[in-house]
Amino acid sequence: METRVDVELYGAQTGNCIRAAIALEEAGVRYAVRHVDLARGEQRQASFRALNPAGKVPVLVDRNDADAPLVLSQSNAIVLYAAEQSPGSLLPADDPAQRAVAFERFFFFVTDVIAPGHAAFYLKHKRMPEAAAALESRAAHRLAEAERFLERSPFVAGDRFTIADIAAFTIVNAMSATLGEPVLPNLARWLRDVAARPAVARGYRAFATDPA
Ligand SMILES: N[C@@H](CCC(=O)N[C@@H](CS)C(=O)NCC(=O)O)C(=O)O
Repeated sequence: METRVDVELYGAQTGNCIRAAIALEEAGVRYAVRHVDLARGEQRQASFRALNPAGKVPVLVDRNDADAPLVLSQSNAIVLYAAEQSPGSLLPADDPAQRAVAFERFFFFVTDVIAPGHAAFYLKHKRMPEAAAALESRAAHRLAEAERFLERSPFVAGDRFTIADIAAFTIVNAMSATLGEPVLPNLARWLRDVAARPAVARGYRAFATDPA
């Protein structure tokens, strides 16, 4: 008999969705993938808007409490949800200082790198190449600052893998062509190590439609 999965992740093969899937994988949350075809506009259909009126992926649905299912949008809220499902797995539970640094680095990547990176993508799409290039360059400069996080640590917030590494992974991976290994050797080494984690590899492929 098939076991029921109470958590579903709606999404597509995009950085935001992959980040959410990696967090669920790393926290050991069992979930079912629900593909949303963005090219066909499924995110704008009424059935999907009933989950997220903004018409955006990812969306997580947790039916563990049958009376009050949790419907969560925002990839980074899903990352924090995953961390809470498995205390200690993605945020140090026993060291308040390390935990605070994990939050600091998490928000560094979310607000200082991912946000301008996404805004640049939007401006490119709107055919505003100069404005897009300015934001891309800002995101790249901020990202280069992360090189120092890795000078003496294997992970971006210290000696443990945390939510900060998950926030960093998708954007560093997307920008890796412009990073340049000799210029940012620590980030290049970290990217290889994180990509090799089995849970990260599974999350990365969660929405891939072609076989691995
Ligand atoms: N801040 C949101 C952004 C969500 C978002 O922009 N999702 C994109 C895919 S990465 C989307 O659904 N695009 C489809 C559309 O806008 O029609 C998050 O982190 O989840």
